[in-house]
Amino acid sequence: MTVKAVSREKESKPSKEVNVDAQIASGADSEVLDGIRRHLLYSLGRFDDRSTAHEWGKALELTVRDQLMKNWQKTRLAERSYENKRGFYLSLEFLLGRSMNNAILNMGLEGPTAEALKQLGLNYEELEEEERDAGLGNGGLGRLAACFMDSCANLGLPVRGYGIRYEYGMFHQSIREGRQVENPDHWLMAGNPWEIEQPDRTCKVKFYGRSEHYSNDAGRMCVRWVDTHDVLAVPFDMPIPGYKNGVVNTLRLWKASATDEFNLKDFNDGDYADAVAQKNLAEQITMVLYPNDASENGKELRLRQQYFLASASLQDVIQDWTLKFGPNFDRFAEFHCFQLNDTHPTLAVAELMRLLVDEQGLNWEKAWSITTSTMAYTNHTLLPEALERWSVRLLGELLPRLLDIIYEINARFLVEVAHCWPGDVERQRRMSIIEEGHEPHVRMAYLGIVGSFSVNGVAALHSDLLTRGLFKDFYALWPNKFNNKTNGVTPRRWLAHCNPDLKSLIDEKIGTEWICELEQLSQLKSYVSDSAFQKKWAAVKHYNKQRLSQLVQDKCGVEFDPNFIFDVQVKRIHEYKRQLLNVLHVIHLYDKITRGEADQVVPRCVLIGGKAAPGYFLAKLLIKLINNVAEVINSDERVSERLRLAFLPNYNVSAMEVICPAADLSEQISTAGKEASGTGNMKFMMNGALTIGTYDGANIEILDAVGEEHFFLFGLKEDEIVQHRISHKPEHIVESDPDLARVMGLLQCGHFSMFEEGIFQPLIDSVLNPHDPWMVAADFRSYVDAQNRAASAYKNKELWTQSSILNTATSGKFSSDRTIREYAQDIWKLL
Ligand code: 26Q
Repeated sequence: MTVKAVSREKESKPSKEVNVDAQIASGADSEVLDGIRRHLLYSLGRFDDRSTAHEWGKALELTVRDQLMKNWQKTRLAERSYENKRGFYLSLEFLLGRSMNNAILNMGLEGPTAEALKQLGLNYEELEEEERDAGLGNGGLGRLAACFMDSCANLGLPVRGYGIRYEYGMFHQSIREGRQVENPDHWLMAGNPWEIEQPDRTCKVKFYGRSEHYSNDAGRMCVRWVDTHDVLAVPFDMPIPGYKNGVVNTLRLWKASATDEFNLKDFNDGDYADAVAQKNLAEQITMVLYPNDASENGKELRLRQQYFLASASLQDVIQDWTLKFGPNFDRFAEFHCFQLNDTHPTLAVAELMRLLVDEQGLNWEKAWSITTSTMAYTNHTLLPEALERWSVRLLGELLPRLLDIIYEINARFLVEVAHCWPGDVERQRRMSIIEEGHEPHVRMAYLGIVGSFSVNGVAALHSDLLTRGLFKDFYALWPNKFNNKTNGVTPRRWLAHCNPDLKSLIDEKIGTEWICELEQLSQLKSYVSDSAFQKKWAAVKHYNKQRLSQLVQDKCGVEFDPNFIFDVQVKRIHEYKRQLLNVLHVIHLYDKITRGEADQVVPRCVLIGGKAAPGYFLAKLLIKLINNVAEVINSDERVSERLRLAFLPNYNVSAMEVICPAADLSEQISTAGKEASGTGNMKFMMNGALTIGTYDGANIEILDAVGEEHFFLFGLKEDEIVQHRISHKPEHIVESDPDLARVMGLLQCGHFSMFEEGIFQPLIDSVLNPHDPWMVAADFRSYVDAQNRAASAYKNKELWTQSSILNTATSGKFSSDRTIREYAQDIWKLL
């Protein structure tokens, strides 16, 4: 056996009882053991006893998957009966992370798995590490989709996810000489036991060609889309198990494949190379995830991905319907609801119209009524530059029939606007789905709003700002369409799984129901002052900090001392998220220590992680700055006994599972009004971190829940920012704040860029720019003050632990179960 047991005895781990679900476990021990042995031989063809950790891991995955199959079958067969309405979550991203752990937890197989591995002399954590993350998303929006799938299964809701099976997920980030280097993530290379191909459900998606008018057998004028280049969409299903409830829902991911027809034609014409080139072109569609989390406008391949998902998914749903009810769509809307995860799949509005009108022969009015009573759109951004627009020229070329339909939708919509505001031409221009100009564009958000019966934002402030700002005109027209659904995260992955020791401690006090009813965590409030409980709580945190220190040591070569406060900011690198403000504070602490005020600095480890879009210059430069500052701080002994800084490379879902249980302080410091919600903030809170944050996104709701004494609030509020912008004078702010002046001075004089003169000038300029949209200088003082409050609070361990417990105790609202119940009740009408 080549698997070595990892020794963890050195670590001061609090005692922990393995919680075996007796009912499920009976007989399962030997089933797991037998399964592993069977798969090693029959599925993996290992004939000797020299299997690697990877092979043992695969065998375990297949064994766990076997355990899901019966429930998956049962859930699937139940869906076919059309006894209940069903929901469909359409998303270009599902950031799943690893599946095995989640399946083991949700199936109650921890006990049997531990027992089987013990008998085999294997170390679970080592096998777990062998599974690649499914990185099919950029960040918040993609991870939200994954949490939502988990909650739907947990609540037993008949909801299916539809997405894209990218061959390459989010790129792998490494750091070379302080800079981000991107490498492709070929996550499927070693096979994916969590997917099952369903070739019989393959469908065809059309591209290019033209619209052709013809009269049908009944003499009615119709349109068809002809001379198209077709691409096959092949579904791969992934199981989404509910928590110990016998439900396994489906996430269906589409892979693009070339049709045999045109290959064959070119081949017969003698042009083999062209045939293969065509094949590649088709298969390119699902090759790679676009790694920008703000829209990269105008890329044709991205448009092809979007339409590919929308069309294949709707065809799939319609196929099921017509198999049962033939061409009668009278009751279709009663049984279906499509949730659009941002504008990315919003072509679904036009595509459903096309399928119903052109292919199923419905008239426009009937089809429109079905579309607008089944589509619902979620917005995830307030940044105007991130709103998707597609040029009419590109759409007309790639999807000519869809463009016709969008024009028709718009024409009818503008009649409605004109009816409401007679003569208000300016308003018609503003609200038009088509943005006129030198190069006309389709405004995807407007298509989403016009085609949906529900439009929601993802936190109270965000939804409010949408109706008062970006979508004001639409709100005036249809106030009832707009609603808020504050985000949430799944407590299975983000507490029960990632923080097993805290789970045990919570279980001990309040039982296990909180896992599915997170509001029950409020019972922990009665233990806030219980000093024995506080000690155990602090011990768990300390152990988790040791674990994170190990990761930081391994990945960054930086030593983190678990006795320091762990101050963490992990998220995509973006100007609006203001990692720069964080670095300015770190430099300020460095400056304080080196100027002899070390005893005023509470020892602190600062961890920053996240990926920058490959074309985002300033974001990438910021990574370089963080690494350079880290280098200076960590190698200066005077400083490093009080301050450490590390940039964790390749931040992803699995990394967060180690990070969030270990954080003391959660950095949520976006410019007010810019972060739609945030969801990392919720994971940290659930795991007992205190937040230092602005009045933005879901921070506000976190603050409301936990109370301001347990939250370090700072910075200008959204309306104040609007006011301040007008007369923002960063130079004045720097001059009149000696701390900031010294920080800027250190940057300017090249202290962190010794042999790289001037490289950080663009970042310096961004702070000093009177038009700095992110208002970094304006919030510096207030941020430093909040950091000082946090640092002195941390000195009182007992009070800090109480606040930590209170954060967890009041995090119940931020379960995605709550969010999904609201979607299911208010929008999908499933409950
Ligand atoms: C669009 C077009 C072309 C290429 C890429 C994109 C693209 C891809 C991903 C645009 C945006 C995204 C992702 C956005 C995102 O993650 N938004 C976050 O959503 C979270 C869940 O609601 C919120 O909590 C965050 O506040 C929000 O930033």
